[in-house]
Formats: sequence, C-alpha cells, structure tokens
Amino acid sequence: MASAILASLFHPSEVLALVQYKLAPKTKYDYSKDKMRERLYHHLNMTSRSFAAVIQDLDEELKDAICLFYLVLRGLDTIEDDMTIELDTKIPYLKTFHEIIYQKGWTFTKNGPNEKDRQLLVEFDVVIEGFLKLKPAYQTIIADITERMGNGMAHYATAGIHVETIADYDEYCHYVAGLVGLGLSEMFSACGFESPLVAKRKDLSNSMGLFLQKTNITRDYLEDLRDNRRFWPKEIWGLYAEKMEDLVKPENCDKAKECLSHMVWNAMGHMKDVLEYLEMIKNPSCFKFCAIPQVMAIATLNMLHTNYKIFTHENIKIRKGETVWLMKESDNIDKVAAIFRLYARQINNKSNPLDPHFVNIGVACGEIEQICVDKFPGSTAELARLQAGVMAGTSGSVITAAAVVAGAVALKSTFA
Ligand code: D9A
Repeated sequence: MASAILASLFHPSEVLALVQYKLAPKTKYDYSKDKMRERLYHHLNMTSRSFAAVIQDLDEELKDAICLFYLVLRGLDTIEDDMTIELDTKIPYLKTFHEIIYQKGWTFTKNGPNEKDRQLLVEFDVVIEGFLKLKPAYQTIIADITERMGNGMAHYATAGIHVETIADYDEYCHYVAGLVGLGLSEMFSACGFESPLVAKRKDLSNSMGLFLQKTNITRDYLEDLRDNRRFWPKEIWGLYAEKMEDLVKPENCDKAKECLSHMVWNAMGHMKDVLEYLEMIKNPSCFKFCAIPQVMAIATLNMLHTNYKIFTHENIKIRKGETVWLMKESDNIDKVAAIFRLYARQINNKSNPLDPHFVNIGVACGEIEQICVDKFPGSTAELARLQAGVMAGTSGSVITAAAVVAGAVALKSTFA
C-alpha cells in the first residue's frame, strides 16, 4: 500500500482512490453458508485479482453464471497453455471440453506442477457442480462458446499459431477473446437486463474482446517471445524487421518504436465499437463489469505508446492507483467517455511527429473525441473534473490537500 501511494504521489485522485479502496470493508461477501460457492469464489479470487471483485459486484441473477463462465474458460485455457501435455492428449480435451462440463465428478491432474491454475482443474468437480446448478439457458450459452473456442484452440494447437496477416490476427483474437464477448452479450440479453439488441450486435461484442486481447498481445511482446509465442502479425512487424525477434536489438530501436505505434494504432481501431457497445448497456452492474476492463485497456495502451520498455522489460503495468481510480470512476457512459477522451489526448500528446503512424493515431484520437462530444455531451464536464484531479497538485488545490491528508491517514494505518 505504501509503495502504491508513493507511485501515485503526483496523481492526487489516485491517492484518494487507493485510500478509499484500502479503507473499504474487506469481507463484502460471505459465502460461508454455502461450501460450493465458497470454493468457486475462492478459485475466482485466485485466478484474477481485480476482475474477481468486478464479477462479485454483478447482480445476483448473473453473478454465479458469469463466475462459472470465467472459471470454465480458465479451465480450458489451462489445458491449452500447458506445453508439458502431449498434443495427442491435449487435442481431445480441447474438443470435448463443452461435454466435460456436464460430467459430475470430473477432475484433471495431468497439468505440469508449475502450471499456475493447476489447482482449479484438480478441483474442477466443484466448477461442474456449480455449472449444473445454473439455469439451462446459461448452461447452453457457456457450452456453446466453450465448444467453439475449444475447437478453435485445437485447430491452432495442431496447425501452429501462424499470424501472418491482420485478418489472421483478428481471427485468432476472435477465437480466444471475441467469442467471450459474444457469450456475455447473450447472457445479458437472456436474463432480461439488456435488450435483445445486445446479443444481436455480434460485431460490437467481438470488438469488446479484440480490444482487450490486442492490448495484452501488444504489451506481452517480450514475455510471449521468451515462451516462443508470436501473436504480432507479420503483415505489421514485417514492415519494420526481417525477423520478429530483431525488434529487441538495440540497433533497431527506432524501427521497433514504429512497429509498436502500428500495433497501438491497430488496437485503437476497436475503440469506436467499444463505445457503441457500452452505450447499449443499461444495467448499472453490467455496465461497470463491461466498462472497467476497457478503460484499463486504454490506460494500458497509453502506457505502451512510444514506450521502448516493451522490448526490454516484461510485466510492465499501469499503476495500482490508476487501476483503483479507473474502477471507481467507470460507473456511467459520460464518465467512461471522459476517460476515453483523457487517454486519447495523452496518447496524442506523446506521439512523435517523425513516426509513420503519427497522423493515423492522431486521426484515431480525434475520432474518439468527436464521437464523445457528439454522443456523450455530458463527458465534457466529467473530463474537466477528471483533469482537475489527474494533474499534479498546484498550490491551493483542494483535491491535493484532501489526498495528502488521506495519504497520511493511510500511511499511519500501514505502520500501525
Ligand atoms: C472477460 Cl467472462 C475475460 N477476459 C478479460 C476480462 O474481461 C472480459 C475473460 C472471461 C470473461 C470476461 C470481459 C469483461 C466484460 C465484458 C466482456 C469481456 O465482453 C462483453 O470480454 C470481452 O480480459 C479475457 C479475454 C480478453 C480473453 C476475453 C478482464 C480481465 N482483466 C485482468 C486484468 C489483467 O491485468 O489481465 O480479466 C484481470 O483482472 O486479471
């Protein structure tokens, strides 16, 4: 906590968000009366930290269904990811995982000891038990998406992941992320929280997944290269290097940065769809659930843009304070549009006029700004409010003063 506050010292609103987050009651949900749910939410909290909190804030009607959707997909992922499992063993599991989730008592112990979510599959009978208690409508949606994703993964596991063209890149991301967006949209419409139109707009649902996945793929260049995974499309990196791994060579530093802005620009292409999707979402808990990962993605893109560290350091992340601040602020479309505008401006301000994508990125940022001004006029006042808090405190800033006091309280409690 103390180090998170230190990292956010020049961002008073983040300090405030961190303190509020830290002082909030820790045990918000009590699952002790239901041992099965206790196990399920234990696994959820183990696999994803901040996202688990967002799932748990969903309305009761959808909470378990989405928690189980997440855990089923995570189980599938944990089989696909494990390079210690022979292909002949792996492929049948990927192709039949949508049937496995109906088999009471099924567990899986063939993961290597170092696989990080190994325990989830060792106790997968709990996930299956929970899945079988869901309404049949939710079971069908989960099983359908699992079948399509499992077959896609089996295909890539057999043929190898050869992302040559941008169309290949979009297709790969569709299987591993876009399908998740489609499934969630079907759930939102099926439960009646959202209009049937949400499930119908498969293009927009797909973009929700693609924007997240492409941001992660751009960020994880070095980590994926180390594990011999290549997701950046050759149609892009081929413009800047002979081999993808040449981008890390210090002598190619300028080309690497150009390639990075090409990847950032490509991901930004989904932002219009994301805004249009979020505009449709009316249920407040669904809205936050959908919006938070997207604002974190744009904050991450901002951190990646013109950042050569992508090629030299693994695990570069946005500040904890920034995450907590974004989670707090993303509760309606005007505020989310303001966050998009804020980061679009920051991205634009960092752009290098000598970069070949300087104009493309500028246009993309301008389009975001224009859409928000036209469709979400309330975002202008929100943006002014956000900017007052984002900037390092000038003398007399009420926000800074409040944040410093709050920060002192937090530090005291850390050392108490
Ligand atoms: C999501 Cl059920 C994901 N993925 C995410 C998380 O958000 C999406 C996996 C399973 C589910 C949902 C998500 C959330 C809300 C609406 C969505 C949606 O569509 C309408 O999916 C598109 O990343 C994984 C895929 C991108 C492959 C789909 C957000 C998440 N965040 C991480 C943050 C991090 O640092 O990785 O998982 C986390 O908190 O661990």
